[in-house]
Amino acid sequence: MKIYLDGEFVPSEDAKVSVFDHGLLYGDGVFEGIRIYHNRVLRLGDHIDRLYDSARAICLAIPLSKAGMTEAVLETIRRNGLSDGYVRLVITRGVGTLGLNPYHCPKPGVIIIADKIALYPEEKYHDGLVLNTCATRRPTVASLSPMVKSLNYLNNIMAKIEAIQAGADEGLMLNEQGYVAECTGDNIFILKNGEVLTPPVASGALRGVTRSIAIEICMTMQLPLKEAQLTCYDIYTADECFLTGTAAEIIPAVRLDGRPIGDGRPGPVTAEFIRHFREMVKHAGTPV
Ligand code: PXG
Repeated sequence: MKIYLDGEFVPSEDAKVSVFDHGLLYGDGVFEGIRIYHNRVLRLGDHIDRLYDSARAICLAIPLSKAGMTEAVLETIRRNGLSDGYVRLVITRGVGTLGLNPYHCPKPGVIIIADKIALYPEEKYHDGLVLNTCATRRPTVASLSPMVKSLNYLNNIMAKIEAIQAGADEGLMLNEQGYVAECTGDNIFILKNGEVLTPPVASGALRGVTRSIAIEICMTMQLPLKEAQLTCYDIYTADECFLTGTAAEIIPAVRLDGRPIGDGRPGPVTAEFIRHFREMVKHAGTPV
């Protein structure tokens, strides 16, 4: 495997970063996770845009133009001969002194890994995920904006630990006010009386690329979509529920906090979303 590391392609054994990189010392940096389907990169432009927005928000100047970064991603995929897989793009603050000051880190690190991806097992797409509401809340915009896809995922990791310890597949995260934000690495949608509902990003969600695709599928299916503040009650009483994310794609959720959602089985409308998504990825995306 060849890793893109600061402008060079190096074997994975040699792809190492310094112990003085602030990405390691402080989680100071940003990342993206991107999918390759059938020799095409899904929504590459959207992922690159979000990466640069995340970086701007934390005053991190990526040492490549968007066009240069796009080409670097495509070249990494080519060198690894992947027709289907996953790209992890990581920008670190770079090597600096011990101390928070990012202005002592002159050169950001750029890492691109292209690899196979381990999915949820196929049965989860048929049987659905079990969710548990986490005590760990999403940070408010007054601390760190949830829009920044930063290298500091401890908040989500704490929530994931809670979910696993509760015997669930995924954790539902609320914001400080108690409204539903998202899951630990996926956005959430529900269906109720023929309408599709999802929390606005202002509720503390990441503006997911797969979330945007699900919204487009609503239009294709001529289903009314509302971005609305949701509570656990809305999910307990929904007809159907599904999650969206680059890794998970579109996946049904069938229980929350021990309560079956709908009849506790993946719903027919969710199945249609999955069908549309799988059809779309056969043709869409930037050719490698
Ligand atoms: N919410 C959060 C907090 C995320 O990190 C999503 C939603 C879904 O967004 P996209 O754009 O992927 O539809 C994410 C992103 C991984 C991994 O290893 C993926 C994410 C987060 C952390 C790890 O694949 N997903």
